[in-house]
Order: sequence, then structure tokens, then C-alpha cells
Amino acid sequence: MRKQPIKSSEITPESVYLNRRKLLQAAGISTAALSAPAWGQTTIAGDYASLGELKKSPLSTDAEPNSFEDIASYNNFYEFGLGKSDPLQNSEKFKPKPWSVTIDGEAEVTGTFALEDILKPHPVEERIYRLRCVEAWSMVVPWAGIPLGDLLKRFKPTSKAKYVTFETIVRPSEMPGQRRATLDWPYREGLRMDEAMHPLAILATGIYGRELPNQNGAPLRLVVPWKYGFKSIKSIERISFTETEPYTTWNASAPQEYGFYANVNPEVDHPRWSQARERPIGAGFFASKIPTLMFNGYADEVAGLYTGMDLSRYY
Ligand SMILES: Nc1nc2c(c(=O)[nH]1)N[C@H]1C(S)=C(S)[C@@H](COP(=O)(O)O)O[C@H]1N2
Ligand SMILES: [Mo]
Repeated sequence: MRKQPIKSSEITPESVYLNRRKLLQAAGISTAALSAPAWGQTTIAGDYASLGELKKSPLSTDAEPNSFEDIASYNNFYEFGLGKSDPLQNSEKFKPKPWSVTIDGEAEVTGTFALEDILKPHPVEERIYRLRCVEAWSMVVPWAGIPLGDLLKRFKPTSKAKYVTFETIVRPSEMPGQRRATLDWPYREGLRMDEAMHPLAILATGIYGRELPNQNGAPLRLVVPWKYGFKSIKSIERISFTETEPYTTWNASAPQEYGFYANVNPEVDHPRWSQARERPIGAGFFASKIPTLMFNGYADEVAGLYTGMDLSRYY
């Protein structure tokens, strides 16, 4: 009897698999499209409006980005269902335009603003970041976005503003996942003020130089590259400044599994699996996992935010 699970190398040697993928790519065949169900929604970059010339950010990783198809067809967005292809399949009816964002809490400037108006003063940059999901997969995404801190400062947070929280829109008529209580809607996430002001944190409005697909969080989503993906809340309609640590959806649903901080940390395991390695999406299911880096590769930039904190306790 076979005691060990079948090794991937016995089924499809990695090199053969990768070469097959390269051959298909060279022939102009998208491997994502090949694996998409025949009846399903597909997605191509050309369906989305271009954002024009973007400033390239020196804060980008030099890792090779995933394809547009990978990024826009393998998603976590529970408002549209729990499966990775559900957000693409079920988000077609979602209307990200027109959009407004409410700013409230501990700030001098509060109110509800049209999205165009709050974004207007900020030049959009391209930031290539690795998104590391708590489920131990990752992908590399060329985001288009603006530094979060630059936008927040315009609302003049008061000295009482110690945290900033974000809420996803609630629209069950367009978001079928919200018709069931799979999470406590609205999806909520938060950052400590100094984290929110860090130049690496951005609000994204696009991928691959084009408007955000619905399944990636149109029209506005957070991206915090040193934290697990669940912090990067999608389709934001409210931003609040608070004095105390805010309620956050995943932390409230399973506090032993999802901390408030959610910093990528290969040394602190999830209670049900190791966080030491990750599976890059798009490399093929049988490709080797790669090591996860402390703070997702940004230890030099962000470790100072957590000096003196026990990261196994504040996970
Ligand atoms: N509103 C909302 N935001 C969300 C989620 C969600 O279910 N709802 N999933 C999170 C998780 S777990 C991840 S890994 C990222 C995935 O972003 P992507 O689909 O653009 O790769 O979105 C995050 N933001
Ligand atoms: Mo995630």
C-alpha cells in the first residue's frame, strides 16, 4: 500500500508542466482561459477602460506579475460567493459607477463625496505588489493606485484618530453573497493610523493600467502589501477615523485564526496550517511552493511599526 501521497513530480514533472505552459503562451493561448469552464464568464484586459500613462513607483517588487486573467479570475470576494471563480461569475451586475465615499469620525473634514472628487488631486501610480493570501497562495499584481496616507491627510484627522476603518458597500441586490450570512456584512477592516500613513499602503483604482474589474473590488479597494490579503478590503464606501481599535470582520468571525494586525509572518502559523511557504497562482498547481518572506518582503520598510510588540500575540 502506498503510504505517501503521490508526489507531483511523479504525475507531471514541474519542468514539463512549465514548458507546456510556456508553449501555450508562445502560441498566444491563455492558460487561464483554457482552465476556465466553457459555460463561464471570461475576462480580458481590453474590456476595461485605460487609466492612461501611469507613473511607475520605485516601491514596486521586481517579481514578474501574474497575467490579467489570473488576477481577474481567481478571487476572494465573499459578497459574490465563496469559490475562487464566483466573484468573476457573479459580479457582472454590480455597478461601481456612480460611486461616493463617506468619511466620518475623528476628522475635521467629514461628509459624503463623489469618488472622482476625492481622487482628483492624486496622481495615479503603478505599484507592483505581491498579494499574499492567508490561505497560503499568492500572486503578483500591477495595481494602479494612490498612497492611502496622502488621501487621508486631506480630511485632517484629529489627535484622537488612532485608527482608520473601512467598510464595503452593502448591496444584496447586486451582491448575491450578501443574501446569506456567510460573513457579518458589511465587510469591515481597519489599520492603526501609523500603518495607514505608511507610504506602502495604497488605495487601488485599477490593475494593469485599467479600471478595476468588479471582482477585484471596483471602484476602490485597499492594498496593504505587508499584510495578509484579507486586510485589502474591496469596494469601499465608508472610511472612519476612530479612537479605539475597530471591529474587523475576520477577526470577529474567528479571532484565533485572524488577528487585527494580519502581518505576513512565516514564523507564526495559522492554527490549521503553516505560513512558512506559499503557492504562487499561475505557476501551475504542481509547481513548488516558495518561501514566504517576513512582512511579505517589506521588513526593512515596516518592521519599525511593530517595535516592542510580540508578533505571536499581535498576529
Ligand atoms: N469586501 C471584501 N473584501 C475582500 C474580501 C472579501 O471577501 N470581501 N476578500 C479578501 C481576501 S481574503 C483577499 S486574499 C483579497 C483578494 O483580492 P483579489 O481577489 O483582488 O486578489 O481581497 C480581500 N478583500
Ligand atoms: Mo485572503
